[in-house]
Order: sequence, then C-alpha cells, then structure tokens
Amino acid sequence: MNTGLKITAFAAALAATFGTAYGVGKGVGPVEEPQKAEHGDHAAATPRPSASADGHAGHDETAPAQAGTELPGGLQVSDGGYTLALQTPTPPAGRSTLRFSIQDAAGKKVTAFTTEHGKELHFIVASRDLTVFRHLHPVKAADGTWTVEADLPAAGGYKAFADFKPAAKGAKNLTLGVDLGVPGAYTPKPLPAAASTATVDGYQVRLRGTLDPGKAGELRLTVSKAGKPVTDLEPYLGAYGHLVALRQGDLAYLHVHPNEGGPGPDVSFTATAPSAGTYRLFLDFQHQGEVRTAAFTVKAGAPSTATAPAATPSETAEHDAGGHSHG
Ligand SMILES: [Cu+2]
Repeated sequence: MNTGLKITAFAAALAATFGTAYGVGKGVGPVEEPQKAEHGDHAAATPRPSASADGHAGHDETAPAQAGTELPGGLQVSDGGYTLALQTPTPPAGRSTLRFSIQDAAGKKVTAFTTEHGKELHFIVASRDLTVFRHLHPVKAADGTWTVEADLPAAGGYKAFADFKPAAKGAKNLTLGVDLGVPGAYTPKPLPAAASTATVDGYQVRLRGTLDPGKAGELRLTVSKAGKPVTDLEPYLGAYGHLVALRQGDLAYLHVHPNEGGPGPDVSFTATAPSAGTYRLFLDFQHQGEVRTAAFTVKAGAPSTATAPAATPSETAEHDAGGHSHG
C-alpha cells in the first residue's frame, strides 16, 4: 500500500471542475493530466478518487510499483533526478536572504519551470518544532538561482521545502526538502495541544473532520471574525484556502487545495494521512488583501480528536496558532 501522503479528490466530479471552480487565475491550471501527482492540489485536481499525492513524484499508487518505497513529500533533498541545492544553510536569526537552486541530474541549474497555482515554485520554511511556518514565493534569476527574504525568528533547526515542476518534458511535480540551521542557543517548544480552533489576527478558524491514516477524509475549516462567519474570502493563488500539513517527527509534507466551494466561511479539503501520528496543519487564507495562517495540531488515527463534521468538535486548547505568519 501506499504509505505516502495522499490527497484524494473528495469527489471525482468536483475534482473535474476544480480548474474552474474558483474562477481565477490561469496560473491555477485546470485539471492536471493524471500524472504521478505529488502535491496535494495536483492530485485533488486529478479526476481520479485514488490519485496519489504523496509528494514522491513518480510513485503513483495507481501505477505499478516503481522503486518499492513510497515516501511522503519533502523527505528527500534529491528525487527524480532533481536536487534542492541550498546555498544558505545556516542563515542568521531574523530576516535574511535565502538562496538556492534546483539542479538537474547533471548538476546544472534548472531555469524553466511549469507555473502551478500562480507560481513557478512554492517555498515553505518550517521550524523543526513546527512553531514557525512560512509560505514564500522566491524570485528566480536568469541563471536559475532563487532568492527570497525569510524571517526565521530564532535559533534552531528548520526545514525548507521547494514545491515545483520542471518544465522539462516528462518532469514530475516534486517536493524536495532540505535542512537549515539558524545558529545560536535553541530551546525547542512543545507542539501545541491538539485543538479544533485556532485564532490568528482576530480571525477564528474552526477545524472539523478527521485526518485518517490511509483513508480519505474531509477536513472542513470555518473562518469567522468577531463571531461572524467570513463569507468573502479572497482567492489566494487560485483557491480560497491552502492547507499544508507537516508530520511531527520528520516533517513529512502534505499540500492540499480545497474541494469546490464558495468564498467562505467554510473551506473544505480532502486529505489522507500517510500514517497515524501527530500533524501540524497550516491553513493559508486571504481576506481583505492579507494572507493569514491558522495552525492546528491534529492527531491522525486518534479517536479522541476525530471530530465528525456534523458533531460539535471537542474544544480543548482554544487559542494557539500564534506566530504563524507569512514571510
Ligand atoms: Cu506558494
């Protein structure tokens, strides 16, 4: 069985209309060819309920086993002949410029990428303790060097993920991951307790649904502000919400776009966890011109946190998600 992170289309019919569901941006890309998708949204856009989105390009669960193991995304610095070459592996605390390139099997910098969700490359940086999360969009120089300013607030271990698709014929979507270390004394913070609500900048986001190992489940996030449902979310990179989940312990990476739906207050996703365990979910949403991130700790395969969409979610630790901002 595929142990990779999978996002499956919640309904094939809905997925088939994904490309037009949001009515924005050509960059979103309509339904992708049913390739070995690797990042969640691609699979979600793939009109097959069993589409794999395991971040391990080339290992579609519906395809014959190719290399034997199927990995969630982001666990490898090299895959499919491409390498994430980070030139700034030990940035200072605070704002600094990160620089990297994607190199092909010959060590040459890749300069041509396929635009996905409005960008040629999506760059996520998270602290190993999952208390810092940045979703960034680097700028590419003509020679294939990417640069981006990032604010890594404190010393410690971080991981950066590059999510891209080379333009080369036959190239697959890839999510490569690389370690960064911000020098200095480091005190890891405990992961916030599992919770069904998060607060960010005055917005409350409620999470309902389950993250089930090996099984597609719906995650429904509901955004409100000052007690009122937010019904005018704005498209951000072609969708009303972007969800990244990172697994505690190894930061396996999962990126998923929402199921079809309107501009709030609900944004629905379909996700499959690669395993039981604890995950940190980061929801990006845009409202009134600003992108914010709400974060949740979710236990996959744990009945205590399996909040059915119809039920009132258990609400334990109410307020966390502070400090998860966009750089
Ligand atoms: Cu992005």
